[in-house]
Amino acid sequence: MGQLIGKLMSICGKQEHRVIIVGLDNAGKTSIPYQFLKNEVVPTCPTICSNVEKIVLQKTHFFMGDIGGEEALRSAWNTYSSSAEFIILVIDSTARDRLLTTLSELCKMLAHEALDASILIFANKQDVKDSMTTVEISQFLTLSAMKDHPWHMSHQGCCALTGERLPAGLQCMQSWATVN
Ligand SMILES: Nc1nc2c(ncn2[C@@H]2O[C@H](COP(=O)(O)OP(=O)(O)OP(=O)(O)O)[C@@H](O)[C@H]2O)c(=O)[nH]1
Ligand SMILES: [Mg+2]
Repeated sequence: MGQLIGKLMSICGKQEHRVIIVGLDNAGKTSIPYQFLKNEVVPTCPTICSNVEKIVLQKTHFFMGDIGGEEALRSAWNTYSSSAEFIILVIDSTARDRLLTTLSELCKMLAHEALDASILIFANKQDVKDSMTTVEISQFLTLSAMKDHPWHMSHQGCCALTGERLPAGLQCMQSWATVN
């Protein structure tokens, strides 16, 4: 459904795409769109509902909705992700003990029939010493078994504080948007 809406919009000359940003609380979800918009660190506080920002890359407009990651808010992932063309899953690479929870939430989301989105995974907080590598994260989440949705995770991960390697993720979404 999400991709169909995207196609209809592009036929009408509009390159507008709905993106939903999910991930556990404190992963860095809110920091990422602010980096895209302002190229700087913006102080954040836990998101209690959702924020929407418009990010423009050349002629492609991404409407990015970021949902708070607290446990009580995670049920909203399915509601929002079923109408999204792209999902950005943000992982706190320092939170080894929370990776199982991320896996469980990811599985719930993937099991949802209405999900028709490509998935971009940001292994965030790579600036922190001893953070998990992208290989560890990818293996734990069994990403290679995710066959029903196009997905991408940069091998180097990213840092929302400096913006490092975030543009490559945005370009990946733009290439998906162009293909679709
Ligand atoms: N060291 C480091 N800290 C980061 C990075 N990205 C975000 N943070 C910090 O992590 C904390 C949480 O960031 P948020 O963007 O608010 O996290 P969130 O995922 O939106 O959290 P919720 O809204 O509670 O779900 C903030 O103090 C950020 O400054 C990063 O790449 N490296
Ligand atoms: Mg937030």
